[in-house]
Amino acid sequence: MSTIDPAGPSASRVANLWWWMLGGSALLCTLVFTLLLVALFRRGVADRETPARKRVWIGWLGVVMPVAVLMVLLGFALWVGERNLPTDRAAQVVQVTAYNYGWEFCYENGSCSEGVLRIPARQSVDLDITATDVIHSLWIPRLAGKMDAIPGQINRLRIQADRPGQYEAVCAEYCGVGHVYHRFVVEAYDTGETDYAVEAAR
Ligand SMILES: [Cu+2]
Repeated sequence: MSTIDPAGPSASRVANLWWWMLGGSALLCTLVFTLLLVALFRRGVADRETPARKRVWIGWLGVVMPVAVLMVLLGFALWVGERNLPTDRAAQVVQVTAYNYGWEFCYENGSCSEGVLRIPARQSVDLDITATDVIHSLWIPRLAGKMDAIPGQINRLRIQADRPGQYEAVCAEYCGVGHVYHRFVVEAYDTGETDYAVEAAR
């Protein structure tokens, strides 16, 4: 159930964002601790700086750099979020209903399943998610980010599995004493079509 072991395009974009944020924060931490060590062990350096030069240091490292880094991260996160929105028609739409403590999935052909969501591999699937009692949250870590399941409202989440297989899913919003057991499994079945881009990437 690792978000950094993605198995679909949506989860891959989220995982990429996570790696960039990890890299950026590691870089900033290194910089901050280096400056801290300089300040602690070479106090004379700071004393020799003129007030004007100190203002330049504070301006660039204290204001400009954090604002620039946050703007880049914000822009990247918005771009990732935008690309994860289901703007076109998916190959299939599944109606998902969450309740204490189960999940029901109803497909376009009229059939329904409980506890197991069956989807074709390598095809986009939109989940129209709602709930009957309290607020839940649908989370399939290897396929996509979380989406709230709210009574009286339908929230759409686009998922896609790059390969056939089983993907664990959990409720990510505390919904009662049985919350810990509020899980399901996604079964991505092989449709017989081969996605050569995916095969080549293996
Ligand atoms: Cu729940």
